[in-house]
Amino acid sequence: MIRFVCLLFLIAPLYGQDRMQWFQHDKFGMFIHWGPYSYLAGEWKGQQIPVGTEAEWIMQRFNIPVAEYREMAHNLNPVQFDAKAWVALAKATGMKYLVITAKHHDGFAMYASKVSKYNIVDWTPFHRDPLMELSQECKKAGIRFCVYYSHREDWDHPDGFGNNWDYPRQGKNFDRYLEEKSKPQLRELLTNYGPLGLVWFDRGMDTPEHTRQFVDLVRQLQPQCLINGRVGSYGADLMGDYQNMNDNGMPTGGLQEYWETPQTLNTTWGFSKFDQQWKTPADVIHRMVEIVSKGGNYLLNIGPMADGTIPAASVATLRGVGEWMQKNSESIYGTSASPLADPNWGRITVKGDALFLHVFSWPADGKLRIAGLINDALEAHPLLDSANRLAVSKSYGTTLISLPVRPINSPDTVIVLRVNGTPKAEPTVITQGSDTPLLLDYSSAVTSGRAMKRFNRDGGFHIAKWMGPSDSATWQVLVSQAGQYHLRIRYAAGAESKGDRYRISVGHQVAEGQVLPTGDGYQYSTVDLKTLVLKSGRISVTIAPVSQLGHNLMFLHSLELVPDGPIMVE
Ligand code: FHN
Repeated sequence: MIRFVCLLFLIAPLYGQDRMQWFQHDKFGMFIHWGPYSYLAGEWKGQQIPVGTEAEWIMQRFNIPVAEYREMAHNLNPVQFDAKAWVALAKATGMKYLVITAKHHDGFAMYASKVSKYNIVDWTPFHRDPLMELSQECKKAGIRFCVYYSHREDWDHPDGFGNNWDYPRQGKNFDRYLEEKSKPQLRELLTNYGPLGLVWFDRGMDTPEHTRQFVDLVRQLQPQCLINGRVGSYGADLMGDYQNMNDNGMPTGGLQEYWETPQTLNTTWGFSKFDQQWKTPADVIHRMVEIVSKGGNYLLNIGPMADGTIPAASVATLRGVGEWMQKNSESIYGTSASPLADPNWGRITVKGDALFLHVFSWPADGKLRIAGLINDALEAHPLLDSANRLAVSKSYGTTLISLPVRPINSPDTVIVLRVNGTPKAEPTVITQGSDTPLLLDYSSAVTSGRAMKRFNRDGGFHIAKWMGPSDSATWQVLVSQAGQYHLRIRYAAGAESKGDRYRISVGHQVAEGQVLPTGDGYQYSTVDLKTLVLKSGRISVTIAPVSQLGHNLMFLHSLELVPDGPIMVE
């Protein structure tokens, strides 16, 4: 028995990794927001949802009474819905997974639910189950079928979260909603639609206890199914398998965890007849490459109309993306983040010993410059013209490639650069402006041991998961002027970290501090630690816990070296 438990303990993390493999490889998914709000299309009794805001929130924005919204929902009749065509569009665009709203915040189920008659099969003249049809078509097409489920927010159920215009907040029994509707519906989705790639929860639970119930249900019924980070509270540690950036969020890079960013094609998730602010294929391709170059996944939304038609502008954009993907997807699937700083001509993705150089703007002098690459270049060619070997040279640490006269595949020509071994970058050196402190944050840190650069789930980033002296973060800093500097630390910490000691070495000098809890969530506060006298020149700065801890030391936002007086930068 003990052996068995030990074995489980050993393989558990591996199992989690294994579960993530497809997600890490596939990179690009289709998000679909579709429900009774699509019928309203951004308008209720002459009032309009302004362009730039979310049309699927119409029930809440205009406080539509449940009885009236329910009446309206009888009109949903998507006679043009064609699961095969939707899945074919996702596939032709290069998308590898599809996530559809099984139930959004309005509480209406877009599938055959026995839990509540308020679903597309029982409540509308359509009487078909679109999720069943989509799951079957996805299976045939090799696309992973996934569901979005609004587990906390439900404006239809008297005890659900969010509807305080029909159901006053006082007197709600949230657990009753969870037991009567949310968990039973999730159980249906996990039971009736074959293996799900992932469940995409939204507007997470407020407590870890409630979050745990949803995580456990998914693990129990489909252990391989992924859970997105929004299953839990935004201000608390991750309880799902991966992080979601904020809606339409574009992170600055450097994260050491799995993540995905959900983004819109215009400015709303659900269909709005008013919103014509469509992204072009070039916008989408550049965003995708940007996200993938930083190690993330791109979940791109479409908002079909109530009759099941996908807006023509969305189809046109996706077709444009698909044309590019058909030729260039090798530079997207299975790649990982670039270790190099963002170049001004485009972005870089990496696979094995290959760098894919995505050239968005063609250099006027025909020379592509790659700064900070340690490896030696072996050869370079356009992805679409492998016989065309391009001249490569290196000068003062910058790798130079002579490009063909003009781009081969606008809006992103990919050049393959093979190097000796896994691409590695020179460490970033933090330099100093005339009146700014030296800021040492996650973006330029090199972590070791268990210390990780993470999204803080509130829109910011920090370093966490350090539990012992070998879990550290290090920065390279160029001090321009000798003098006195105040060392400051900015972090958030929970009660369990109270009194934990950390050590910071700044060149040969050492400062120590003790963690003071900062309250719930990620409320960073700044502490002045010590005044140091620094010589000019390059130094390294390292922070780590002093001893072994049974928990995370802190959520480190940054260290600062603040000059005592003005600096003369040469
Ligand atoms: O409130 C929702 C919104 O309607 C939409 O579903 C997005 C998609 O990421 N999520 C929520 C807001 O973050």
